[in-house]
Amino acid sequence: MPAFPNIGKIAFEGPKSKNPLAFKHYDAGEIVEGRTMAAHLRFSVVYWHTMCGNGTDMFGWGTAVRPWEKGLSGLDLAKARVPVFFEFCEKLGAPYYAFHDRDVAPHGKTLSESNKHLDTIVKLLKQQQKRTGVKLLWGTAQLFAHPRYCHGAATSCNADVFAFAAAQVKKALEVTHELGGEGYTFWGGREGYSTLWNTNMKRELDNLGRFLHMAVDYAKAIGFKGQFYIEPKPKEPTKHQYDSDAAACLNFLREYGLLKHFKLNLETNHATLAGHTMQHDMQVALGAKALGSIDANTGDELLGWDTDQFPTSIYLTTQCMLEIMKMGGFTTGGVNFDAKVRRESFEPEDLFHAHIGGMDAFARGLKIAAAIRKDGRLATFVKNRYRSWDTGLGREIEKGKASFKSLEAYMLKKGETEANESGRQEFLENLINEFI
Ligand code: XLS
Ligand code: NI
Ligand code: NI
Repeated sequence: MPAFPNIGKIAFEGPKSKNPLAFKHYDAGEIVEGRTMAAHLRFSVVYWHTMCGNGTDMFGWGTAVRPWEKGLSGLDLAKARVPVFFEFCEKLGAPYYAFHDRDVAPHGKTLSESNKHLDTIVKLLKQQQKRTGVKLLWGTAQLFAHPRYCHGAATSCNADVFAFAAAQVKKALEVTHELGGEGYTFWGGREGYSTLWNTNMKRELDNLGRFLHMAVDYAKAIGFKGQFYIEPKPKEPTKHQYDSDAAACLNFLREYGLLKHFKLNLETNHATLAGHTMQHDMQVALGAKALGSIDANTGDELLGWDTDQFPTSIYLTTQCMLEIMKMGGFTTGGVNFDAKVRRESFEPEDLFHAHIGGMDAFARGLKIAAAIRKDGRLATFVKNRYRSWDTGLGREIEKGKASFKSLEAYMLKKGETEANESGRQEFLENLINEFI
């Protein structure tokens, strides 16, 4: 029995369609800059929010109506969710998904019982992947919900907890490999602190470095060739997370000799919580050739926490796609909707509206970014702005042929700099609006 009996395969009907359960802009096979929209965007649905999110918040119970759960719990519930999830991905036409070990399968009383539960579900996931062709973008281990992780996992003060987390990641890597996952993500759920009075920061960071090296070694041992990612987030749940933003993650990876093994999985709402724009963090990652994948969502301008809303701003998606196209497109990464419906949007159908909106917003962002690139005025403006570095003095400096002494001599002779030119911010903002 289908879980969404009144919803069929979501079709592309074009911008004039008034059908809310159709794509207006995402046409998977449409070619943009030489490749299909599907290949540019590599959409991915997350298991945790989509199947496990029930609308609970600090003040209230879950609101979500999920008929397929019909009083089930534990492993039975986990089993019931699998076909529903794949029916959803299939109807939506999303080619990828992502999961944590403990979203797909429940905690057991012991590690080995948890592993057994996971094996049971992984078998079902594998069958469904085969049936639908939906692939695994990345897997991850949930190292933050269970009370044992209250002081952190790899950064815990308790060495046993480090060991448990290692065992959990080992298993999560095995199943990610088994399912053909193209990546594996570390989000430092509780890797941070609530107070420095009880914290040895250096020791915790050294241990996190050790932990990630063990993961790299184990991936090699089992032949897992997927891309490792770190997902930055500045706060929540802890007041300071060690992987606070793209720059902090890159510094950490460099310091511990991990940069060649990791890229970043950037999430919009995390970048904004860090006081940056998504575009900023993407450029930081791009500069280090470490932009891997994105968790596509958005925060609320007026709320200071990780609201994980579906992205609908065309400015945001245009900026994201401009950066992704600048790097030549995703390789292992994708547009992963780490986003959830509001607790007021409690019907199953809302899951479709949310994802359709996000996919259409990204499709528009893709088309707009392609148009901006084709037009060329933006790129030409920026190139021209830096032209003093292309010849003469600028070129000498960039070639490493200048020193303070030579520059002083140059300036003493010249007396004053060439005149500056306007940055033309407003002109450029208007230019972007021509396309939106
Ligand atoms: C939480 C994170 C999390 C990661 C995966 O804020 O976004 O969902 O993406 O652990
Ligand atoms: Ni998040
Ligand atoms: Ni995320």
